[in-house]
Amino acid sequence: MKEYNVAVVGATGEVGKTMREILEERDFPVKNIKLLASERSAGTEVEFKGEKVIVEKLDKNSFKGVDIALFSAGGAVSKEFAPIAADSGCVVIDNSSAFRMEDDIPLVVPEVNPHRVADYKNRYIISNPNCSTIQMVVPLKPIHDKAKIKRIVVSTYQAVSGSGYKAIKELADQCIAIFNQKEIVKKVYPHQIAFNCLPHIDVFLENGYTKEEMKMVNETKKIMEDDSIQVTATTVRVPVFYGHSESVNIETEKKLTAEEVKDLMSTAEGVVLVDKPEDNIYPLAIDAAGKDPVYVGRIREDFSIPNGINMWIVADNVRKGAALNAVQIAEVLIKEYL
Ligand code: L14
Repeated sequence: MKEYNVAVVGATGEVGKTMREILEERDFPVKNIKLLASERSAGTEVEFKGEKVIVEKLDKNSFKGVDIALFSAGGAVSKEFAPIAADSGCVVIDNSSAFRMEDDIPLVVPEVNPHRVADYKNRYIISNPNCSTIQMVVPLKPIHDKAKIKRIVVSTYQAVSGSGYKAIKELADQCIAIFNQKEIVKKVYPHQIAFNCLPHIDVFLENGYTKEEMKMVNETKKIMEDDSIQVTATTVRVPVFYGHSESVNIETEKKLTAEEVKDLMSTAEGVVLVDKPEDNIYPLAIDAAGKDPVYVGRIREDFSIPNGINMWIVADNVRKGAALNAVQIAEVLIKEYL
């Protein structure tokens, strides 16, 4: 079997660390792994497949001989270094929002639009979508194929791990401070996140929405390859460590009963149906954490409109929302094209 030289950019971050683990778990055919990070983390020793690897400082010569580079070091690093990596013939799978909406850059969720990986040839960059969008489109795609989704109304309940390790620590530290009747410290979020909900993820835009909300609107249309789907979103940060939850309301052209949607979900790729409310069984962030599937439950008809469905969608934001989806894209790439 062919093996590939793989680089992970942002290798010591929450997503980068998970990318390393998922490459190991899925036995991705890695010939040589190169772990890249900022000066601050360079020199750190980590284990990969039982061997010690030293994290190197990212620079413009880092990509010589690399076949695939998984980037997760933020938009600024991607903007600067993804084109450099691509120029040296390496295919970049970029987890940032830097290139997602560019027309000639594919935006891929392997369960939904794997054929788009072919467009890596345009610029040697493939974008990994936003975490909240990925977990929403995986279960919605089979519904769209069957009944055509006209409109989506989504509210998210997003874990702090989306903002990285410093936010995980901020939530933990605030909880400890509160239990000890001490002052809380706020650095990552503008307000207390412990025991609170913040209707604010990423920056506010002119139209009153946040950038995270508009990512859900625009990326959904691009991944589903249908600009006619109307999407509106409210994205909320909640005091959860791992796992985003979403309340999703859809309106379809053709009528689907709740039973029909449950049937679709029970065979949908990458989806696990968890829906026995009579036994208090429904998807939970704490159960999704550390797991690969997108969990769906609370499926019921929206009686306020003729063709409406409500559902609750939960997935590990760092895995399916980021690292796992990126590695799955790499798997399609090597299977079909490299
Ligand atoms: O990938 O939760 O566009 O703060 C940026 C915001 C990922 C989540 C992206 C967060 C997101 C992140």
